[in-house]
Amino acid sequence: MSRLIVVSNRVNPPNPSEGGEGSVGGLAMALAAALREYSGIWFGWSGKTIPEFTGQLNMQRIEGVTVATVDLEETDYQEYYNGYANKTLWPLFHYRVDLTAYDRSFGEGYDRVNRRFAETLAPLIEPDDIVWVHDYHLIPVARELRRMGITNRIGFFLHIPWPAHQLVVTLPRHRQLVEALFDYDLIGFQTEESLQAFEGYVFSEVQGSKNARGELVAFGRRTCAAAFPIGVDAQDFAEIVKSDNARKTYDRMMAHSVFRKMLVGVDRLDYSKGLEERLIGYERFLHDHPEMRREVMLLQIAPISRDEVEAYQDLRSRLDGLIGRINGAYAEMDFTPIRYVNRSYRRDELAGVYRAAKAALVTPLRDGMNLVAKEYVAAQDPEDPGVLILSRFAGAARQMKDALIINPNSPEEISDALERALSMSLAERKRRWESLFDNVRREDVTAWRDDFVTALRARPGPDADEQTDEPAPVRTLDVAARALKSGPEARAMRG
Ligand code: ADQ
Repeated sequence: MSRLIVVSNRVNPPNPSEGGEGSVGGLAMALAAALREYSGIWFGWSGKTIPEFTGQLNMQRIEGVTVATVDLEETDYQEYYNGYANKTLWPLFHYRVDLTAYDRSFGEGYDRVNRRFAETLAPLIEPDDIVWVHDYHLIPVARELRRMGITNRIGFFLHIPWPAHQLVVTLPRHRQLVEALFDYDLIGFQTEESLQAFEGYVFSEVQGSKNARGELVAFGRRTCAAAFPIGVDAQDFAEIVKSDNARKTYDRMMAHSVFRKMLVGVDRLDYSKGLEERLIGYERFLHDHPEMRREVMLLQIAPISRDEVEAYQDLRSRLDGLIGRINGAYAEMDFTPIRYVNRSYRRDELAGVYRAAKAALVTPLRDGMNLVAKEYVAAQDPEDPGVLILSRFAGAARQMKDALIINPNSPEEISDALERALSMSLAERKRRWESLFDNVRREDVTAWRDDFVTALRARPGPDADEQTDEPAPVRTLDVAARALKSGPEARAMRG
């Protein structure tokens, strides 16, 4: 079987010296598992900067996965990572035009680094390999590889939302960015909504079309685009929650919240996650429900993220102020309404925290998917499950219809949902949880990964005539359709 090459900005397979599988995210675990299965390579930035780019590859074998990393120079880091990725694409794709920097040097740095990545990666690619590129940092990688004559199948998955047409066109280089996507054989989005927004751009901005095979045709090329909603390793999470470490954390949480129902929020400290709105909603709840004040407490875990970017520093200080205000107004001698923690935890510890929480507040203003919502569900006790309060603007809301779905911009809706969650009967909690868990387990990270890889493999290779928009031979159509239908629909049919 052909090898899989995964390309992502950062590379982080499970590392036993850092606590092994308890310490990394589910996505990293799933990709590492795929790479072990298909004996592939994981390529990306080492996370280190050096005075001048050398293109020197550092190859390592970690837990059965071959990892290839490259160092970047400081200017690359500033322009590509802090710049175009985190100050331009991230805010814009999360509908924050007000925070978007349109600086030409960032775009140049972005192209330069993508070229450097491609040049370093190209010698590692063998004729049969398939290449899977991840996320908004690396959109032009395929273009650069194609320029070097690489004809392998290359797929791309966007972990964040694809925004509405009118937002994309505020980017001075929007056309170039979208054209670069057409160098992929397959483009994966988290949701149908993102897929439709992308198609909307292609149809109305560059007069693209869809051919008889369902491929998108534009810029004299064609590609396939589909939604592949990412999941978590639900089964593994449900096991981890029974581990010693998870149990210890659970016991600690229960001991510290005696007589109170714990609510939990777990998010990177990011303006897209709706942290301020959540806290204002919680404040409204405390104000409107004096009878429930002594019954609850909120644990907000928010590890600091992208702290070199001003918008993140500003958010952090606004949150400090807001939490101070709420705690000042509602604390008692023996009670602090919000416990706020800025650090990371191991996966098993998080599982224990989730299980101890009677409700989770997952209230992003925009989110590609949101894995915390799924992890929370996977970690619940089936006999006494907690309630998920979920923003309608998280990609996860499309699948998790039995959560309490709210608009995070409305403090009243958050307050009402909290009241409802805290007074919900055991029967209703169980009914909702069973349906949510069923979905989280079926549409898990392995299904996501296999669906994507299968669909990518089914794309016609470079020798398959190509660059004609005539309907494909029936056999090719069948294979591609089956691969694309291996998603939710087909799994539902398989039961
Ligand atoms: P993120 O924006 O990082 O991911 P999310 O999907 O919630 O958001 O994933 C966060 C991950 O980090 C979760 O696995 C969570 O457990 C972990 N995490 C959060 N806080 C932690 C803490 N304090 N300690 C340890 N781990 C912590 C991007 C997109 C999302 C998309 C994912 C995957 O923005 O929309 O769901 O990629 O595609």
